[in-house]
Amino acid sequence: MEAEKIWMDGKMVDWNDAKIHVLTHALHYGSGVFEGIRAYETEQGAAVFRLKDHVNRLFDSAKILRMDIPYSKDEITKAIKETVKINKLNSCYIRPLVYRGFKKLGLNPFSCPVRVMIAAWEWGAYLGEEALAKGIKAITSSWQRSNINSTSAKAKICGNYVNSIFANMEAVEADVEEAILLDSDGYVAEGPGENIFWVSDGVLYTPPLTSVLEGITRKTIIKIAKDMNFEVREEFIARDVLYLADEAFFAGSAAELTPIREIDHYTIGSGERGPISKKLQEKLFSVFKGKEKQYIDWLDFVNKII
Ligand code: PPE
Repeated sequence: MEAEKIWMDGKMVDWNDAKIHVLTHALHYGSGVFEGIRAYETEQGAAVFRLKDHVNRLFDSAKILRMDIPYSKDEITKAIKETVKINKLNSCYIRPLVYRGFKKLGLNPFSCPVRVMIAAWEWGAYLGEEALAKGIKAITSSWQRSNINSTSAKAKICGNYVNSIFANMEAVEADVEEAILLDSDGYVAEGPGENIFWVSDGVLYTPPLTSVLEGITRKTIIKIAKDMNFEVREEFIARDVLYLADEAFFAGSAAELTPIREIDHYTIGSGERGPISKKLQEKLFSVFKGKEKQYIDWLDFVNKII
């Protein structure tokens, strides 16, 4: 994973020169917010998927952490596209980060400058190429998702991800690909970096937006599933509902749509990518690649605008 340039506080700098001070506030306390975005190769070159939604969420996250981003939404949008373009990337992952820089340590963040960086690089399938076709194994984490009054699930805050790292390490050390976190009431919440869906009797389900991130992939899947005439419901469930589901999958910008074939040693459905997961996955990839006219407005073509 390496590209040529990183956008840092308004300038393009060489990948190896994108450095910060070790007393950067965010490094010590997690006081930053970020986005994870993908660009896909289309017939008209690279296109960033739902860029507007990602930029809006970045600004919302910053608002929740009381950081004023020293650039407009238009400037950040343009900088994201420039970063993809300058690195000559066709399909890539894009990581904008807004963070408290170095001025002084101590929890009070207000005197530390708000800094911004945008990096982009080639990033293949998040949980492995095979995972998309065959599905992965997951475990329920013994760590629970942070309580809604412990942090903001709506904001993509750097510090929130320590909770995710605990869950992911537990999964990796249990020799499965990913974890599922329950919320503080014991209901199924989401993956460390993905929303979760399941299918029972032909109906698509996902947990409501309380302790989970309002994923842009989640929103996309709900929309395309409804347009394909599937019924979609948001429900709080206990983990055993997943064990008996016909299908389950993770959804996220990095994870895209990754089927789950086993949870806590229970085989989900037939133990492979289910038929509805496959249909939605195919549609989703077709949308990403600009092959669905109906959803073309979700794509921002890198070459067109700048
Ligand atoms: N929940 C969490 C906790 C989460 O981090 C993500 C994205 C999602 C749901 C799905 O959201 P969306 O990408 O808008 O559909 N996780 C990002 C970071 C993953 C990482 O390993 O880093 C991502 O997918 O880019």
